Amino acid sequence: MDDDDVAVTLSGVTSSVTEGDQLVFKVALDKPASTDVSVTLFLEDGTASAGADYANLTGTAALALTFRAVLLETELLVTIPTMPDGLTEGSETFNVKFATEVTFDSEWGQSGSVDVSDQVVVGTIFDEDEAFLTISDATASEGGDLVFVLTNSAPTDVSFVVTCVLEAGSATAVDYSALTLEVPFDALASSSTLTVSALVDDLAEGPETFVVRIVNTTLPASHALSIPEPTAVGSIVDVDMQVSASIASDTRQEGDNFDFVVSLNVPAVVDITVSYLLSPLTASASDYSPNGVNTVVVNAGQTQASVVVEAVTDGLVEQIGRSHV
Ligand SMILES: [Ca+2]
Ligand SMILES: [Ca+2]
Ligand SMILES: [Ca+2]
Ligand SMILES: [Ca+2]
Repeated sequence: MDDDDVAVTLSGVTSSVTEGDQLVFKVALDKPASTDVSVTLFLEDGTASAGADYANLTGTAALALTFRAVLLETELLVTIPTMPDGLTEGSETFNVKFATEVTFDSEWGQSGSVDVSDQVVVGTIFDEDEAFLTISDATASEGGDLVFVLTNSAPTDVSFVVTCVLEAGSATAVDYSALTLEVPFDALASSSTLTVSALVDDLAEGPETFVVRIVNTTLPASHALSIPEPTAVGSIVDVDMQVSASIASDTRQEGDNFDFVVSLNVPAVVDITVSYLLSPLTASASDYSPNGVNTVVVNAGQTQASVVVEAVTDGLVEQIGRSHV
């Protein structure tokens, strides 16, 4: 390069912006040229992609610059819009380079060229998106599945896994089970599910609850992720809730004691008080004792209790009333 040669440099004016803003690059000559000098840039994808993360200007006049000698131009700017995309992704980059060597005519009418192939400026796009991960409550009957829906407000450009734990409430580990507590999120996915089975136990116990807690994700730290409320409630509906009682007939000799067996269809987790009424058929109230409304308790975990009635005479048939506690 002799004194007449033109030095050409490429630099960033605003080479790092948040997505949606504009990047600005500058091409400069060290001195005005004697004839027009044409320069063409090109944009090379890195982690950022043309058309998705920044404007695809390839083949457009925006990248073809001409320094007009008559105006003594020595600086030209190129503006490259970046694009918001709603994706949580971390910072992305692309390269700005010269498409070809730069040619010019010297003051003496001789053509020259400048090798600019080693000049590269990196454009950086900062991500403006932040993923908010939430988890819904779920309900199922014993024998069914609770399906917890995890939702990501701003899907990610990479797949990741969310790890949950189950915390006992009134329901404990004997009441539920999960094949896995690792919830996969595909890239671009806005939701995924965690399935927990509600176990059958033949116990009448009422509704029970437990907690699902998000404890970890494998999303890279470069990606902004918030989990403002990491827990959800799982509710198990008891299918054994309908406790019903029945009583068996009994026949005794006079002077003997009747032993009516009161049975529950399922054992309960609490004591069940059953009220019953002795009412006369062929026997009169004076034939047995006691009479009137009485109660008997079937203990928690048990299914039977006895009602003992003294047979003053024969022919007693009972009727039964029920109550649940
Ligand atoms: Ca992007
Ligand atoms: Ca983004
Ligand atoms: Ca249970
Ligand atoms: Ca049950």
